[in-house]
Amino acid sequence: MKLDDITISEAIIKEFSKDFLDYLNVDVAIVGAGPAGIVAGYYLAKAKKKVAILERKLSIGGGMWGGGMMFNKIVVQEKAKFILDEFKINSKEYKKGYYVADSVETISTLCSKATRAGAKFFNLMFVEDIRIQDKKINGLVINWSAVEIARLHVDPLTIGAKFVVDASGHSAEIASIVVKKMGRNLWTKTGDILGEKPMWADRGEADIVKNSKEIYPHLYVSGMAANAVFGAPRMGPIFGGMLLSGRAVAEKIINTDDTD
Ligand code: 48F
Repeated sequence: MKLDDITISEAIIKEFSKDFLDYLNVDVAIVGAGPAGIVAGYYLAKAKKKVAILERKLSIGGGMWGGGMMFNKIVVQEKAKFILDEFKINSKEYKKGYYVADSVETISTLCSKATRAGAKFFNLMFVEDIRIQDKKINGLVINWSAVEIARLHVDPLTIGAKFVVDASGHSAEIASIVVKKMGRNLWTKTGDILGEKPMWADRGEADIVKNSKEIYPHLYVSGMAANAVFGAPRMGPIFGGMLLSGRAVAEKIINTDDTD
């Protein structure tokens, strides 16, 4: 059989467009495909929610690939080890309570399992704005990352979502847009983003799970963004908190959505 270049192009354009149209309205739109966003997407998809994960970069995985300072290993504490096991990610107990895993194996496995559970990744797209109607967030304004990088003046498109998760990492980009456009009305002490605090792994890891929650009607925050919003410490290359945070936020959305 001779291969036809045009058939290859047609297959890509038609199949991508079909997916894109299919995901114009979702149950949950997750901003950021770092470890927290991917894990949230996995559990939501497993619970049969329609999930789109939007990622600005070409690669999925956020800050996990490089482990700590490009030593591509990650540490996961006892409390979160069950998530590594659930995903069947290999790990080794380095010292009592400290498990070490390969960052590349971890990210690729999280990504594969989330995809197979039904979460849909859209990479090379960034979220530039939110949609708010009836006093709650119900969608996102998106554009190609290439448009952002080239600073082209190109209008974006909009997708609808019953719930949005800000899993954008240290910059907490969606929470920042809410403050900028809707004033200091986040569900924090001041209504503003309280700002990430310096390194303290033990505290940061404990705080991140309780900070993973709704911060504005139908907007949830997960991962490092949660600690940035609630003024909690960073924690460096220990990733148990990111995994637990993604799971916690998924559970909260599943429970809320099922009672709607
Ligand atoms: O930064 P990131 O990995 O966030 P995370 O899941 O995990 C944090 C850890 O990697 C590490 C840490 C562990 O102790 O502190 O930093 O909380 O992934 C966030 C992803 O969101 C994307 C960004 O490119 C990254 O891959 N992102 C950020 N803003 C946007 C976005 C946006 N506006 N639109 C689309 N993607």
